[in-house]
Amino acid sequence: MGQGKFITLEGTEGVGKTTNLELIRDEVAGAGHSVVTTREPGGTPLAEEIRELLLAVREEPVSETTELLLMFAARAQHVATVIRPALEAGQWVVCDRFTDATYAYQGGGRGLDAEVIHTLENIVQCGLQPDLTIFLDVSVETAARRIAERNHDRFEREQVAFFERVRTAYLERAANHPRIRVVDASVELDQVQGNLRELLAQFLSESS
Ligand code: Z5A
Repeated sequence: MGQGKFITLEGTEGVGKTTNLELIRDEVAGAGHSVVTTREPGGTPLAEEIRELLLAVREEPVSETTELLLMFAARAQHVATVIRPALEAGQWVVCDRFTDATYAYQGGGRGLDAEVIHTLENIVQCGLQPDLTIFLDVSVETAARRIAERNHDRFEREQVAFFERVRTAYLERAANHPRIRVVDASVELDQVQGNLRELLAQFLSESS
């Protein structure tokens, strides 16, 4: 059996990743593939515990380096015990966020050095990269309106300027990495999902 494909979903907060993950899973499964859906930070019991540490609102300030290392600690566990075994077994993996989020949030948002992120990426992933990344793009104001009613976690409490830097970092990465496809997620959900189906149909036919 051949290696499965690795699809990741990215965006700033509240762009509709969770809403659209199911559609992506159904399209891939409908083409006859066995699919694993997962998320970062998280995706294994240990990595989910690290997620709780990362998202908790706390009085103690979290150093940017601590945040970065915790992201990669969770990822190391997730890659080793979920993502790589599934891909090697021929399953397709659809993951809500992956390392592009680290370049966008810890790199763009927090201002950490991309070279440091790249070094950790090499250690943890040993060359593993998504085959397709879908970046759902919405203005920071629209996304914030969509999640206004929720209790906000430690990241969601950041200021607009932080999310603008994150979005810019994503768009710059998309311009430099052809695997990252930008989808306008500011339009009606039906339209977003129509565009996602089209994109996935093309990817599935290229992958068969
Ligand atoms: N993080 C990081 O810093 N570094 C890393 O390396 C990684 C992550 C991997 C948790 O991620 C935090 O971790 C994240 C970045 C950081 N923090 N932030 N911000 P997360 O993915 O769990 O958190 P999130 O981005 O906040 O996800 P979310 O809140 O679940 O948002 P979403 O999944 O993108 O949106 P949604 O829940 O699907 O949709 C939001 C609402 O909009 C909902 O009511 C929908 O019904 C509605 N919606 C969706 N689409 C539409 C359209 N088209 N029109 C109108 N309304 C819509």
